[in-house]
Amino acid sequence: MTAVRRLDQAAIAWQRQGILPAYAPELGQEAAQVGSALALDLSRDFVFPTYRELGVARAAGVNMVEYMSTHLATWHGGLWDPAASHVAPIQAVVAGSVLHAVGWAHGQTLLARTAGAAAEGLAVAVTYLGDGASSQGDVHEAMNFAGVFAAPVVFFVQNNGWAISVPTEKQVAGGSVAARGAGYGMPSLQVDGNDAAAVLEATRRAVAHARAGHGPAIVEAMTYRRGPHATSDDPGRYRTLDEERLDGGADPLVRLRERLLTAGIASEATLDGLDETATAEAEDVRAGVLALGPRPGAEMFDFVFTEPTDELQRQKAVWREESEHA
Ligand SMILES: Cc1ncc(C[n+]2csc(CCOP(=O)(O)OP(=O)(O)O)c2C)c(N)n1
Repeated sequence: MTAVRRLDQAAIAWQRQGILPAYAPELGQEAAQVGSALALDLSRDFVFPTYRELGVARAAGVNMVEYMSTHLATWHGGLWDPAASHVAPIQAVVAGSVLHAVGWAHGQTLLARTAGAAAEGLAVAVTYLGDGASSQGDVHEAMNFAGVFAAPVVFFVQNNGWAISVPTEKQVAGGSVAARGAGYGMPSLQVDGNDAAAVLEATRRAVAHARAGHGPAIVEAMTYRRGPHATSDDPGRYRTLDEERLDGGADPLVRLRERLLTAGIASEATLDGLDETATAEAEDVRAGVLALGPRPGAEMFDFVFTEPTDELQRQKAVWREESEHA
């Protein structure tokens, strides 16, 4: 979580320095992200993230230079290998990853039906979405499909209080996203998203439920997005700094630190050492990002389908004629 906090802060600085064109910070959501990712078995489960899941990707072992390449816009889907890491590319379309996850999860059910279910149960998809995304029609279709077909998928909702400038209460009429679970026939757990251990436990339970073939589950982690929605956002236009301080709740990192110290699991010196390691890691990632360089523009046509369509080839020819990069 310390490494995630550092990288997240560093990425904002890189955007201000002109290294990254844009970035979506996650300050305050580290416990929700790291806690949930640690509940998975990534030799078989699969993560479907949004644009804000740096912490999930870091905890899942994704190379952070490769991860940042998406924010650099040097490579639209990120340079990491989803098949090897079991982490799908970042999804900028709100709720897009929810549909992908349900499709993948249903595939696991069909696979188990033909190949026979593994003794250790089903592989589980975990999809990340925000409270804002839960207003999308796609989410309702995805949840309904998952409920009806008992797809092994966990809908991990990070309710960070805001969808850009719109507060949760202006779009979730039933009080919480978790409350919707009953209507789709799936259990839902609401958890303190600032408490990494609680998030880990809740996600483990949801994953175990799906793995055992009981169908989907919702985990709603109550967090708070402490900074702007993205580096182009100015939260001062829709909330005050005082409100931010009041509503933010306990800092997940401070809470974990206190817990580890109180339980005698780690010493001050060990935890301070983690801070230093995290700072060095962020510096390494920065150097790696700067060394990436541009990608050949033609790749945007070449890597869409294994066999390109006629229309795509026509677009590529037009692009070649018009582009200086050809
Ligand atoms: C289909 C679609 N509609 C609108 C947008 C613009 N947009 C980007 S983020 C966002 C709000 C998402 O809020 P939430 O799901 O709560 O996630 P958060 O950003 O707070 O983590 C919107 C409307 C988009 N990217 N995709």
